[in-house]
Amino acid sequence: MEFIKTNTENGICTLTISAPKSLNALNSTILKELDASIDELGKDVRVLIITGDGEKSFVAGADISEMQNLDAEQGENFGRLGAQVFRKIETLDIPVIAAVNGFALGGGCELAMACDIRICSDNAKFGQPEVGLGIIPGFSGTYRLAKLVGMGYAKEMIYTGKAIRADEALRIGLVNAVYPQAELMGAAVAMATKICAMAPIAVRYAKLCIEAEYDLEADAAIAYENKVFGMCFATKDQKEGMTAFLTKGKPNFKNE
Ligand code: CO8
Repeated sequence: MEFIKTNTENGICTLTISAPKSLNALNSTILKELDASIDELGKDVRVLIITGDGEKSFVAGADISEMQNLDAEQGENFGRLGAQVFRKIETLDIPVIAAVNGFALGGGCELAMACDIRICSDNAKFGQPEVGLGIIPGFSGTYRLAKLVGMGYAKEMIYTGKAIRADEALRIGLVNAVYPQAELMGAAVAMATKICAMAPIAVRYAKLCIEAEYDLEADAAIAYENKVFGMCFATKDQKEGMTAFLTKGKPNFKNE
Protein backbone atom coordinates (compact mmCIF):
# COMPACT_ATOMS: atom_id res chain seq x y z
CA MET A 1 0.00 0.00 0.00
CA GLU A 2 1.37 3.40 -0.95
CA PHE A 3 -1.15 5.65 0.77
CA ILE A 4 -2.74 3.57 3.54
CA LYS A 5 -1.07 2.49 6.77
CA THR A 6 -2.74 0.05 9.13
CA ASN A 7 -1.79 -0.97 12.62
CA THR A 8 -3.71 -3.52 14.68
CA GLU A 9 -3.36 -3.83 18.45
CA ASN A 10 -5.71 -5.45 20.96
CA GLY A 11 -8.46 -5.92 18.38
CA ILE A 12 -8.35 -2.26 17.27
CA CYS A 13 -7.17 -1.49 13.75
CA THR A 14 -6.07 2.08 13.07
CA LEU A 15 -6.14 2.92 9.37
CA THR A 16 -4.30 6.11 8.38
CA ILE A 17 -4.74 7.79 5.00
CA SER A 18 -1.41 9.32 4.09
CA ALA A 19 -0.98 11.60 1.09
CA PRO A 20 0.51 14.67 2.79
CA LYS A 21 1.28 16.61 -0.40
CA SER A 22 -2.44 16.91 -1.18
CA LEU A 23 -3.70 17.03 2.44
CA ASN A 24 -4.77 13.36 2.09
CA ALA A 25 -7.12 14.09 -0.84
CA LEU A 26 -8.66 10.93 -2.24
CA ASN A 27 -7.55 9.88 -5.71
CA SER A 28 -8.68 6.62 -7.28
CA THR A 29 -5.53 4.79 -6.15
CA ILE A 30 -6.21 5.76 -2.52
CA LEU A 31 -9.85 4.72 -2.85
CA LYS A 32 -8.78 1.33 -4.22
CA GLU A 33 -6.22 0.91 -1.45
CA LEU A 34 -8.87 1.84 1.11
CA ASP A 35 -11.18 -0.77 -0.40
CA ALA A 36 -8.46 -3.44 -0.30
CA SER A 37 -7.48 -2.53 3.28
CA ILE A 38 -11.07 -3.03 4.43
CA ASP A 39 -11.16 -6.42 2.69
CA GLU A 40 -7.90 -7.42 4.37
CA LEU A 41 -8.97 -6.62 7.94
CA GLY A 42 -8.17 -9.56 10.19
CA LYS A 43 -10.91 -11.60 11.84
CA ASP A 44 -9.55 -10.50 15.23
CA VAL A 45 -10.36 -6.82 14.52
CA ARG A 46 -13.32 -5.64 16.63
CA VAL A 47 -13.18 -1.88 15.91
CA LEU A 48 -11.73 0.11 13.02
CA ILE A 49 -10.47 3.67 13.50
CA ILE A 50 -9.98 5.78 10.37
CA THR A 51 -7.83 8.91 10.53
CA GLY A 52 -5.61 11.08 8.33
CA ASP A 53 -1.86 11.57 8.50
CA GLY A 54 -0.53 14.74 10.11
CA GLU A 55 -2.13 17.43 12.22
CA LYS A 56 -3.74 19.50 9.50
CA SER A 57 -6.05 17.33 7.49
CA PHE A 58 -8.22 14.25 7.80
CA VAL A 59 -9.08 14.22 4.09
CA ALA A 60 -9.32 17.48 2.08
CA GLY A 61 -11.78 15.96 -0.38
CA ALA A 62 -11.63 13.97 -3.55
CA ASP A 63 -8.58 14.79 -5.65
CA ILE A 64 -9.53 17.83 -7.72
CA SER A 65 -6.62 17.39 -10.13
CA GLU A 66 -7.84 13.88 -10.98
CA MET A 67 -11.43 15.07 -11.47
CA GLN A 68 -10.70 18.22 -13.47
CA ASN A 69 -10.94 16.73 -16.97
CA LEU A 70 -13.39 13.89 -16.44
CA ASP A 71 -16.38 13.59 -18.76
CA ALA A 72 -19.86 12.68 -17.51
CA GLU A 73 -19.33 8.92 -17.71
CA GLN A 74 -15.92 9.08 -16.03
CA GLY A 75 -17.35 11.37 -13.34
CA GLU A 76 -20.13 8.89 -12.66
CA ASN A 77 -17.59 6.05 -12.45
CA PHE A 78 -15.35 7.99 -10.06
CA GLY A 79 -18.34 8.82 -7.88
CA ARG A 80 -19.40 5.17 -7.90
CA LEU A 81 -15.95 4.01 -6.83
CA GLY A 82 -15.98 6.32 -3.78
CA ALA A 83 -19.61 5.57 -2.96
CA GLN A 84 -18.99 1.81 -3.05
CA VAL A 85 -15.96 2.00 -0.77
CA PHE A 86 -17.80 4.24 1.69
CA ARG A 87 -20.82 1.94 1.68
CA LYS A 88 -18.49 -0.97 2.43
CA ILE A 89 -17.27 0.98 5.47
CA GLU A 90 -20.81 1.83 6.54
CA THR A 91 -21.95 -1.79 6.31
CA LEU A 92 -18.79 -3.34 7.74
CA ASP A 93 -19.88 -5.71 10.49
CA ILE A 94 -17.75 -3.98 13.15
CA PRO A 95 -17.99 -0.38 14.42
CA VAL A 96 -15.93 2.23 12.60
CA ILE A 97 -14.78 5.42 14.34
CA ALA A 98 -13.63 8.43 12.31
CA ALA A 99 -10.94 10.30 14.23
CA VAL A 100 -11.09 13.55 12.27
CA ASN A 101 -7.75 15.27 12.80
CA GLY A 102 -8.24 18.39 10.64
CA PHE A 103 -9.93 19.26 7.34
CA ALA A 104 -12.84 16.99 6.47
CA LEU A 105 -14.03 18.64 3.29
CA GLY A 106 -16.05 17.23 0.40
CA GLY A 107 -15.14 13.55 0.11
CA GLY A 108 -13.42 13.84 3.51
CA CYS A 109 -16.64 14.85 5.23
CA GLU A 110 -18.40 12.11 3.27
CA LEU A 111 -15.87 9.51 4.41
CA ALA A 112 -16.34 10.58 8.03
CA MET A 113 -20.11 10.34 7.62
CA ALA A 114 -19.84 6.76 6.34
CA CYS A 115 -18.27 5.83 9.68
CA ASP A 116 -20.46 4.86 12.65
CA ILE A 117 -19.09 7.50 15.03
CA ARG A 118 -17.16 10.72 14.47
CA ILE A 119 -14.90 12.47 16.95
CA CYS A 120 -12.58 15.29 16.00
CA SER A 121 -9.68 17.53 16.99
CA ASP A 122 -10.35 21.16 17.88
CA ASN A 123 -8.81 22.36 14.60
CA ALA A 124 -11.12 20.20 12.47
CA LYS A 125 -13.22 21.81 9.75
CA PHE A 126 -16.15 20.15 8.03
CA GLY A 127 -17.83 21.16 4.81
CA GLN A 128 -19.22 20.18 1.43
CA PRO A 129 -17.65 22.78 -0.87
CA GLU A 130 -18.48 20.89 -4.08
CA VAL A 131 -21.01 23.30 -5.62
CA GLY A 132 -18.22 25.89 -5.66
CA LEU A 133 -16.32 23.52 -7.96
CA GLY A 134 -19.28 22.91 -10.24
CA ILE A 135 -20.18 19.49 -8.87
CA ILE A 136 -22.35 18.09 -6.08
CA PRO A 137 -21.23 15.97 -3.12
CA GLY A 138 -20.72 12.76 -5.08
CA PHE A 139 -19.64 10.24 -2.48
CA SER A 140 -23.14 10.00 -0.96
CA GLY A 141 -22.96 13.33 0.88
CA THR A 142 -26.35 14.53 -0.33
CA TYR A 143 -27.78 11.39 1.29
CA ARG A 144 -25.85 11.05 4.56
CA LEU A 145 -25.50 14.69 5.65
CA ALA A 146 -29.26 15.17 5.83
CA LYS A 147 -29.59 11.92 7.80
CA LEU A 148 -27.06 13.14 10.34
CA VAL A 149 -27.82 16.83 10.80
CA GLY A 150 -31.32 17.21 9.36
CA MET A 151 -32.50 18.46 6.00
CA GLY A 152 -32.37 22.20 6.72
CA TYR A 153 -28.79 22.40 7.95
CA ALA A 154 -27.58 19.92 5.32
CA LYS A 155 -29.09 22.03 2.56
CA GLU A 156 -27.46 25.19 3.95
CA MET A 157 -24.04 23.49 4.12
CA ILE A 158 -24.32 22.00 0.64
CA TYR A 159 -25.83 25.05 -1.14
CA THR A 160 -23.43 27.56 0.42
CA GLY A 161 -20.38 25.29 0.55
CA LYS A 162 -19.52 26.84 3.92
CA ALA A 163 -17.04 25.10 6.21
CA ILE A 164 -17.91 24.74 9.88
CA ARG A 165 -15.57 24.48 12.83
CA ALA A 166 -15.38 21.64 15.34
CA ASP A 167 -17.58 23.38 17.94
CA GLU A 168 -20.33 23.93 15.38
CA ALA A 169 -20.01 20.31 14.15
CA LEU A 170 -20.51 19.25 17.76
CA ARG A 171 -23.52 21.53 18.20
CA ILE A 172 -25.33 20.12 15.16
CA GLY A 173 -24.49 16.50 16.00
CA LEU A 174 -22.09 15.88 13.15
CA VAL A 175 -19.46 14.79 15.69
CA ASN A 176 -19.87 13.22 19.12
CA ALA A 177 -16.95 14.95 20.83
CA VAL A 178 -14.08 17.39 20.27
CA TYR A 179 -10.57 16.94 21.71
CA PRO A 180 -7.29 18.81 21.61
CA GLN A 181 -5.29 17.41 18.67
CA ALA A 182 -2.82 15.61 20.97
CA GLU A 183 -5.64 13.77 22.74
CA LEU A 184 -7.69 12.73 19.70
CA MET A 185 -6.17 9.33 18.97
CA GLY A 186 -6.08 8.41 22.65
CA ALA A 187 -9.77 9.23 22.88
CA ALA A 188 -10.52 7.15 19.79
CA VAL A 189 -8.61 4.18 21.20
CA ALA A 190 -10.33 4.58 24.59
CA MET A 191 -13.74 4.48 22.91
CA ALA A 192 -12.70 1.49 20.79
CA THR A 193 -11.39 -0.28 23.92
CA LYS A 194 -14.76 0.16 25.62
CA ILE A 195 -16.48 -1.37 22.60
CA CYS A 196 -13.96 -4.25 22.56
CA ALA A 197 -14.92 -5.10 26.17
CA MET A 198 -18.53 -5.77 25.09
CA ALA A 199 -19.91 -9.00 23.67
CA PRO A 200 -18.66 -8.89 20.05
CA ILE A 201 -21.62 -10.62 18.44
CA ALA A 202 -24.04 -8.34 20.30
CA VAL A 203 -22.13 -5.27 19.07
CA ARG A 204 -22.27 -6.59 15.49
CA TYR A 205 -25.99 -7.36 15.79
CA ALA A 206 -26.66 -3.90 17.22
CA LYS A 207 -24.94 -2.28 14.22
CA LEU A 208 -26.83 -4.54 11.85
CA CYS A 209 -30.15 -3.52 13.42
CA ILE A 210 -29.43 0.21 13.52
CA GLU A 211 -28.38 0.22 9.85
CA ALA A 212 -31.14 -2.06 8.57
CA GLU A 213 -33.99 -0.49 10.55
CA TYR A 214 -33.30 3.16 9.70
CA ASP A 215 -35.09 3.09 6.38
CA LEU A 216 -37.87 0.68 7.42
CA GLU A 217 -41.31 1.70 8.65
CA ALA A 218 -41.93 1.26 12.39
CA ASP A 219 -43.57 -2.19 12.46
CA ALA A 220 -41.00 -3.72 10.10
CA ALA A 221 -38.13 -2.15 12.08
CA ILE A 222 -39.46 -3.41 15.40
CA ALA A 223 -40.01 -6.91 13.96
CA TYR A 224 -36.47 -6.91 12.59
CA GLU A 225 -35.03 -5.98 15.96
CA ASN A 226 -37.15 -8.63 17.66
CA LYS A 227 -35.72 -11.33 15.38
CA VAL A 228 -32.13 -10.27 16.00
CA PHE A 229 -32.81 -9.92 19.75
CA GLY A 230 -33.85 -13.58 19.75
CA MET A 231 -30.67 -14.54 17.88
CA CYS A 232 -28.61 -13.10 20.76
CA PHE A 233 -29.94 -15.85 23.01
CA ALA A 234 -28.37 -18.46 20.73
CA THR A 235 -24.90 -17.11 21.60
CA LYS A 236 -22.66 -18.38 24.40
CA ASP A 237 -21.68 -14.80 25.17
CA GLN A 238 -25.27 -13.97 26.20
CA LYS A 239 -25.12 -16.73 28.83
CA GLU A 240 -21.64 -15.55 29.83
CA GLY A 241 -22.70 -11.88 30.17
CA MET A 242 -25.80 -12.57 32.21
CA THR A 243 -24.14 -15.21 34.41
CA ALA A 244 -21.29 -12.80 35.14
CA PHE A 245 -23.76 -10.10 36.13
CA LEU A 246 -25.75 -12.38 38.41
CA THR A 247 -22.63 -13.81 40.08
CA LYS A 248 -21.08 -10.33 40.34
CA GLY A 249 -18.11 -11.38 38.19
CA LYS A 250 -16.56 -10.06 34.99
CA PRO A 251 -17.68 -11.59 31.70
CA ASN A 252 -15.12 -13.37 29.57
CA PHE A 253 -16.63 -13.00 26.12
CA LYS A 254 -15.41 -15.48 23.54
CA ASN A 255 -17.13 -14.15 20.41
CA GLU A 256 -19.26 -17.27 20.30
N1 CO8 B 1 -7.56 17.77 -4.30
C1 CO8 B 1 -6.33 17.90 -4.79
N2 CO8 B 1 -5.35 18.61 -4.16
C2 CO8 B 1 -5.67 19.19 -3.02
C3 CO8 B 1 -6.95 19.08 -2.44
C4 CO8 B 1 -7.93 18.33 -3.14
N3 CO8 B 1 -9.17 18.13 -2.66
N4 CO8 B 1 -6.96 19.79 -1.28
C5 CO8 B 1 -5.74 20.29 -1.13
N5 CO8 B 1 -4.95 19.94 -2.16
C6 CO8 B 1 -3.55 20.29 -2.38
C7 CO8 B 1 -3.40 21.73 -2.84
O1 CO8 B 1 -3.63 21.85 -4.22
C8 CO8 B 1 -1.96 22.01 -2.45
O2 CO8 B 1 -1.12 21.45 -3.41
P1 CO8 B 1 0.20 22.28 -3.91
O3 CO8 B 1 1.06 22.38 -2.68
O4 CO8 B 1 0.78 21.39 -4.96
O5 CO8 B 1 -0.29 23.60 -4.39
C9 CO8 B 1 -1.78 21.21 -1.16
O6 CO8 B 1 -2.83 20.25 -1.16
C10 CO8 B 1 -1.91 22.04 0.08
O7 CO8 B 1 -3.12 22.76 0.01
P2 CO8 B 1 -3.23 24.35 0.20
O8 CO8 B 1 -1.96 25.01 -0.20
O9 CO8 B 1 -4.47 24.80 -0.48
O10 CO8 B 1 -3.38 24.42 1.80
P3 CO8 B 1 -4.14 25.54 2.64
O11 CO8 B 1 -3.78 25.31 4.05
O12 CO8 B 1 -3.89 26.89 2.05
O13 CO8 B 1 -5.70 25.20 2.41
C11 CO8 B 1 -7.62 23.78 2.24
C12 CO8 B 1 -6.22 24.00 2.86
C13 CO8 B 1 -8.59 24.83 2.76
C14 CO8 B 1 -8.08 22.39 2.62
C15 CO8 B 1 -7.51 23.91 0.69
O14 CO8 B 1 -6.46 23.08 0.24
C16 CO8 B 1 -8.76 23.51 -0.04
O15 CO8 B 1 -9.70 24.28 -0.10
N6 CO8 B 1 -8.75 22.27 -0.62
C17 CO8 B 1 -9.84 21.81 -1.42
C18 CO8 B 1 -11.01 21.44 -0.55
C19 CO8 B 1 -12.16 20.98 -1.41
O16 CO8 B 1 -12.71 21.73 -2.19
N7 CO8 B 1 -12.53 19.71 -1.26
C20 CO8 B 1 -13.62 19.14 -1.99
C21 CO8 B 1 -13.11 18.52 -3.23
S1 CO8 B 1 -14.42 17.93 -4.26
C22 CO8 B 1 -14.91 16.50 -3.51
O17 CO8 B 1 -14.42 16.10 -2.50
C23 CO8 B 1 -16.00 15.78 -4.21
C24 CO8 B 1 -16.32 14.43 -3.58
C25 CO8 B 1 -17.29 13.70 -4.44
C26 CO8 B 1 -16.61 13.28 -5.72
C27 CO8 B 1 -17.59 12.82 -6.71
C28 CO8 B 1 -16.90 12.25 -7.93
C29 CO8 B 1 -17.55 12.60 -9.19
